[in-house]
Amino acid sequence: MRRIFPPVSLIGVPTDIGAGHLGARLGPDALRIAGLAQALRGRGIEVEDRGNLAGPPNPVEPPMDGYRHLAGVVAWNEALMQASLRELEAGRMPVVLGGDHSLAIGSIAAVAAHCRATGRRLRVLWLDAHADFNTSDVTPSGNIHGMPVACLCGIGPGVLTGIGGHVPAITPAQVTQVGIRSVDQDEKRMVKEHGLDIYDMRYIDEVGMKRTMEAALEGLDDDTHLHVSFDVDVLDPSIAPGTGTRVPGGLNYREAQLVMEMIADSGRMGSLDVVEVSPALDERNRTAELAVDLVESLFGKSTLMRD
Ligand code: EXY
Ligand code: MN
Ligand code: MN
Ligand code: MN
Repeated sequence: MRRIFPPVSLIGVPTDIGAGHLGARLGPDALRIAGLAQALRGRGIEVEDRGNLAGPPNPVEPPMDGYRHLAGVVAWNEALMQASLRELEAGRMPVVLGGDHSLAIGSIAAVAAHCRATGRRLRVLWLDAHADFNTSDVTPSGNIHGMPVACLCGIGPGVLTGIGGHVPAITPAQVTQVGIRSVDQDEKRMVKEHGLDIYDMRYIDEVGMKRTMEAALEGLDDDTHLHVSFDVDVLDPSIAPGTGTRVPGGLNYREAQLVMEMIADSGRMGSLDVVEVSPALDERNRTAELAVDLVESLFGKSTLMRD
C-alpha cells in the first residue's frame, strides 16, 4: 500500500561541534550528493531543500565543566529548533540532515513543542549504537553528542534542556532505543535509573528484528507523532564506515531495512533526523548512499510487491 506523505523539508545542519571527531559537518552535502531529495521525489513526495543552517564554527577546544563547546551547541540547536518548528507549523515534515547527534536536542524539542500545541502524543525512536544519555558529571569525553537523550529528558544544563520552552521536553517513557551496544559505565546506571526502553544488540540477536520492532512500535495510535532519530553508527561499520564513533556488531543490511520498513508500515513517522555521516572517513560516499537507501524504505519503498 502506498502511503501519502506530507511534504518534506530538508534542513542541513553542517556541524560537528558536539562530537569528538571532525567531519560530520560535511554530512548534509554527502546526503544531498547521494541523491536524498531526488529519491524522495521519485516516490511522489514533494521535497523542498531549505539548504544549510548557519552557526558557529567548531573551535576544537577541550571540555569545560564537563561540556565541550556548550555555547556553540546551544547556538546550533536554537537555530534548528526554530527552523524545524516553522516547518511543522506549516504542515511539513522536517528531515534534518546532520551533523552530529547533539542536534537532536533542537530537532526533538521542536517536535515536542508542536505536539504540545496540537495535542498529539509524541514517541521517539532512537536508532543508535549509543544511548546518548550521559551528563556532565559522568561523561568520559565532554562531547555533547553523547548527551542529547538526557538533555531532552530534562537532565543537563538549562540552556539545552529549555530550548523548546518546556522542561523536560519529553519523558524517558516516550523514548525507545534500538541497536544499542556501547553504553558507558555510569551511563548504564543512568539509563536504568530513568527506565529507558532499550532494545540492545543482544536482545536483537536473541529475539530477532521482527519481534524487536513489533515491541518497539507497540502502542502507536492515530494521534501519535513518531520522531525517528537515525544515527548511522547503529549500522555495522562493515556496511557504514563513514562515521566518527564506529562500534562493531551493528545492524546488517537486511536488519536495517526491516527496521525502516516496519516504521514505514506503522504510518506514524512525522519527523526524522539522519546524523553522524562523516564523509572524510567514508569509502566513496557509501555510508551516505546507504542512508539514502534506508530513508527511501522509511518512506515506503519495499523490496517486493508491497508498494
Ligand atoms: N558514550 C560516548 C561519550 O559520551 O563520549 C560516545 C558517544 C558517541 C555518541 C554518538 C553519536 O552517538
Ligand atoms: Mn502538524
Ligand atoms: Mn547518537
Ligand atoms: Mn551513536
